[in-house]
Amino acid sequence: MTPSSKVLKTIKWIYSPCHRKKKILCVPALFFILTVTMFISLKIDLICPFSFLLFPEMSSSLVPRKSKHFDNICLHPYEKQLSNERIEVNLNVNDLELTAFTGQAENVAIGGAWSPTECWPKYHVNIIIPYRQRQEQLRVFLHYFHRYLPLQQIAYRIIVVEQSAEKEFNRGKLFNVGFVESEKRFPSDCYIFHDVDLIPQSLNNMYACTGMPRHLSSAVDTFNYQLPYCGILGGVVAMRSQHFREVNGYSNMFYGWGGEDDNLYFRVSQAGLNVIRFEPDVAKYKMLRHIKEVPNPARFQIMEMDQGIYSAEGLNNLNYTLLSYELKPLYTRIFVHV
Ligand code: NGS
Repeated sequence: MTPSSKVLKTIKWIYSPCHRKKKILCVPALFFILTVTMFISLKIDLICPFSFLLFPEMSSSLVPRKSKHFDNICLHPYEKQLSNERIEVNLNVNDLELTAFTGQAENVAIGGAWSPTECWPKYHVNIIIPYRQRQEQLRVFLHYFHRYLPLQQIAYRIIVVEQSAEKEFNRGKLFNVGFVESEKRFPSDCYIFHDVDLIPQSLNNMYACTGMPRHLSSAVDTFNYQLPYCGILGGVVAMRSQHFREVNGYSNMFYGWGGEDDNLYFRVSQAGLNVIRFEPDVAKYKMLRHIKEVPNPARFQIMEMDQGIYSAEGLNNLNYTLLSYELKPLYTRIFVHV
């Protein structure tokens, strides 16, 4: 049988259910073929079927900061020319190593801010990290990020918001505090809300804001580099400050583990915004090891309650006591009672 007659035979076989006698099978068979073709060609995945609509081109979706600068703008190597380069992660950075590194982290200003000196950076971002008693992870994080971010030629500042010992950890509220305090002291059009235990593995994952809120850490190693569910918005999220205000920030009510990130997804959808994600190969993260926190048993009730009151609960009713504000060599520290 020649190759062309083979193809003809296959086409005949595909359309065979449409033969007069088997007409009843025609519609489902064609529907099946169409669905399979769509899944393959549009890369539709089963967990998040409509995500293909929200997979933007990285270079066209990033939003540069407002400026009158037109010349000598920094080139952003990973927007157009994708890289396969890796930075090795040193998983056991000790205090001595970090102190030595502080001397080498070129141009990192006190408070953990960095900006390219040779050109004007198109993107500026404040990175907020909620924190308590994860010293080993913070060392690894700082050691890695002050090498990773300068390669993207962006201007950034790392802000660690540490919660005092009294109450259960409140991740959402610490993000809100980080946002409010940063806006007072060093405002930015773009914020990245970042867990301390997540390390990006691809240099192509630009630390800048997109037109819509972006879930940066959508492919984490502990989830086999797959999205566990469509509405997940934990780990690392980039949002324009105007959008963060529009959604009224995070809820302040989630003390203990779980729920505040799912609630943020709800807030984003209610504001008519979409969550976008880059390709899994770009959005790869490594999670640093830690003991799993005990989930807050009341989180589902809080989620339900907050859905009725979210516009009056968040950034606009935030209260906290600022215990100290410090410019450390590699980060800005905000110590707070919430
Ligand atoms: C969900 C939690 C989220 C959490 C996500 C992933 O079940 O807060 O797991 O967690 N939602 C609720 O509990 C309602 S992870 O495995 O990354 O620690 O972010």
